[in-house]
Amino acid sequence: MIKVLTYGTFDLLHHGHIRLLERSRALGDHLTVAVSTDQFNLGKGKMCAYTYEERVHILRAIRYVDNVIPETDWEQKIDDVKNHDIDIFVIGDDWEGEFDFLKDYCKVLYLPRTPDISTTQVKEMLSNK
Ligand code: C2G
Repeated sequence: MIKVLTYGTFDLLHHGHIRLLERSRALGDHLTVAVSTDQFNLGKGKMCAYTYEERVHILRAIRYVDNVIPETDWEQKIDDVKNHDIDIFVIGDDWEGEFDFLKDYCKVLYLPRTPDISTTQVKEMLSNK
């Protein structure tokens, strides 16, 4: 069984997120998503529209997602890869190179982001209505 792992906030879920999850899942047989907690997001300078619990609930409903775990700090990735027997770490290429240290533990892939969509754009679109 090829196990895949990715991380993210996934606030105001949009098709860019779904395409990332779809492509990630297609790399193997099982996809774990580590969802940034509200506390961790503060560190990323992100104020989410949806709470951590709501974002977890939404992700669990997605056919491409097999497991959801919390992302609470930047230092957990190596342990997550080991503890969940991960074969492939994947994330959007806005993070290109940032997680190459994981190559000692698993395959590392950066997938092209979906153009012209982001949570920030969705928020701006809604606030301009
Ligand atoms: N994404 C994408 N295309 C977009 C928007 C997002 O492919 N138009 C991808 C991102 O590259 C990321 C995932 O969707 O792989 C989730 O995006 P965010 O919720 O913005 O996650 P981020 O804040 O990048 O968190 O430790 C890593 C961080 O937690 C990643």
